[in-house]
Amino acid sequence: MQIKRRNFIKSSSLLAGSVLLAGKELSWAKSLAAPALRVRKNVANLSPTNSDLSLYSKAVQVMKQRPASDPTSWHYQASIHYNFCPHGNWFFLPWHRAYLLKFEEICRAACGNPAFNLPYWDWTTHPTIPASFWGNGNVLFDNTRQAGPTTPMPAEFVGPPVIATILNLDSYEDFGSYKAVSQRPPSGGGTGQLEGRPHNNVHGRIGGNMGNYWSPLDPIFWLHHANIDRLWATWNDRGHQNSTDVPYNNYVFKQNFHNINGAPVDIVVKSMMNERNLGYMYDTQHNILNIPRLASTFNIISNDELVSTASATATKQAPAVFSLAGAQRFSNLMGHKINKGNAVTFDQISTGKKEIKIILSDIVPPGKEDFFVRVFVDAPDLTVNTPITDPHYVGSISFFGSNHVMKMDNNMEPMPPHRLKFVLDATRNLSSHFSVSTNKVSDEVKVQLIAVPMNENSEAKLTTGKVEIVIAEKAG
Ligand SMILES: [Cu+2]
Repeated sequence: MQIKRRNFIKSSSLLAGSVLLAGKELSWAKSLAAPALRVRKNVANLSPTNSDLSLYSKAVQVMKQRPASDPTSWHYQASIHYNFCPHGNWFFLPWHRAYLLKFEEICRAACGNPAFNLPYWDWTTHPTIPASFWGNGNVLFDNTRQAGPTTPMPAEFVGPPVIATILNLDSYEDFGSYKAVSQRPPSGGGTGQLEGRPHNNVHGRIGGNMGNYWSPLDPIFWLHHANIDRLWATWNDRGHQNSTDVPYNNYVFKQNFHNINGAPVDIVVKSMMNERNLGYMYDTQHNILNIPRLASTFNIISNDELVSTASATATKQAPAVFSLAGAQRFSNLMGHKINKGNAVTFDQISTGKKEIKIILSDIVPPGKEDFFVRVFVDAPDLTVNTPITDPHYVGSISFFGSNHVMKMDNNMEPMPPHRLKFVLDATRNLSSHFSVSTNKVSDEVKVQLIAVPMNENSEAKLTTGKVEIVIAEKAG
């Protein structure tokens, strides 16, 4: 190979040769300056012996033997999540990144091998919990799980088209959950796509400890969150920008985490924004980059008229139905408010110039989370069995920890669970529904929610107070 390269340079022009050499020198200089990045690996490729997987097992065993009062113990590490974890707001991603980093350091010390890196579980390519996490007496097993060794995480939440859609979101908030002033409610916010779809559903689908705020007691938790973190890193690699909001970036997670000696540490949000600056990356971070990138930012430009604030309850027997303002007004709205004197048609939406989003908000957190909700528009005879291949299907939402009663210490009155908000993309559904070219218009848009139980006994009941259809336009 060396000789071929040399021949190539000789037979090329002098200029081409020197460019090649300069490029090589640059990359050498770079690798000398920066220490090698640690690589978090796909658990599916790890052997049960002599790998990060066996080191993890060793670390879990050691940590489980430590007294619960020791901040580096298994139980204490889980209690950090119970006491501080942010959900349904934009502190979700950086908080969990910091949580994994400090945990990973404690694992390195516990297993006695500084080369250890936390593996991740890619539920998109391997939808069942890895075989190495099963079996009585196995420290990686959690006997509270409701999912079994062959229960797949549903494609509806973790399948390639869902992940592709999420990786193509441009807004940091759509991707990583919405703006809030503090990590725990009442703080504003709302659940974005990555958190609300794969993240929440994997928690709920596994159930048991994984289904509540003590989820880190199940050793699969850490690999689940490493995959969430990997998708964030991938989203950045695809050119999407994290929020530059100053109060957000300067927000400090005060003494939420501990170092390997058990001492509490502060971590500022802005230090969590780039995984390579933190010294690590993922082995397949680049392998999922070939999903075509859809361009640019979307700004919501109008949601006039298309709001329903009537409250409705979705159950497994009957959908919640929200009737929104007529299509004619919708059509006028687009011509009038979006682009005066130069009417925008739905054909333009279908070619990707605009997006239609459905925002579900003022959702009462469900008491039990053993169900999820499918969202449709104008589906005739909608039932719990209507498949997601139905053309009226918009998307699915799932809940995790949403009914967690906030109580930072025993002297505090518990705060009630906050109302939830989800954003779904309905461009495909509504652009064809309203096609100007075929003249198919109806008088109103019905947004329908149907509750889908995960098991027979589920009550599956969700009350939503507000539904909006908004038009979002690409900026720039
Ligand atoms: Cu989680």
